[in-house]
Amino acid sequence: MRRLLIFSLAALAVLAIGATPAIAAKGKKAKSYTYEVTVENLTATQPLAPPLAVVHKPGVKVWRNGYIASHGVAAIAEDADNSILESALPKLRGFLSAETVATAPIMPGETASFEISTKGRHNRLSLLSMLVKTNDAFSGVDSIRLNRGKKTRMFNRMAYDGGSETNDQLAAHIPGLGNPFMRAPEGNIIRKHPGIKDGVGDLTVKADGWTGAAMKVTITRLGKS
Ligand SMILES: [Ca+2]
Repeated sequence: MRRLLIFSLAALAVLAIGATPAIAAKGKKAKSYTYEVTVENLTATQPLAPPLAVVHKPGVKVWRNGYIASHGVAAIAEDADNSILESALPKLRGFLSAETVATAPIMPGETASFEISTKGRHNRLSLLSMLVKTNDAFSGVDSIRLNRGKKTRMFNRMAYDGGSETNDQLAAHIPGLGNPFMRAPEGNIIRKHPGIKDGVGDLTVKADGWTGAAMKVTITRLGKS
């Protein structure tokens, strides 16, 4: 697979983190909090791939609406391939963890729950999951601040177009229809996904479409140490 357009948000992240002030006061142990996160599939048609959950500092980004997807983000959006970011992000300053948090796709109407932990200023959650019967649609959250209060919070999230693969809707380019790592490239930014269209390729609104939010993310604090 060849990607034509690679933009390293991670590289920017390193620059950004270099500009942030020093961390905690000397001698203070960074507090760690544990959270339960539940991802619900709000679509009627699209399995959500096992999500990648990343815990990081506020000065770095995994992905961002309106920006170009990094190579690793495009791999998730196009092929549900979490392995690049899972391997690379923990090697960068500002990132605490990057883990695939489900063992199977989350089917329409289903949920998957998992735990994450923060540490000191590593208190942001970013998450991505592909809508697998699309060219490069994904949903997720970008740098949610994990609340240190006990109130449960919920976020409804739309589907985004990864901007790296043309929405030709051809089964030959869609991993959820048996064809991973096949694509027609597109040079665009991450943006709101236009949705599935009838009369294009092999997908239909009835079998593969969605309206409104694609994912609900619920976050509850469990404890601290
Ligand atoms: Ca696209």
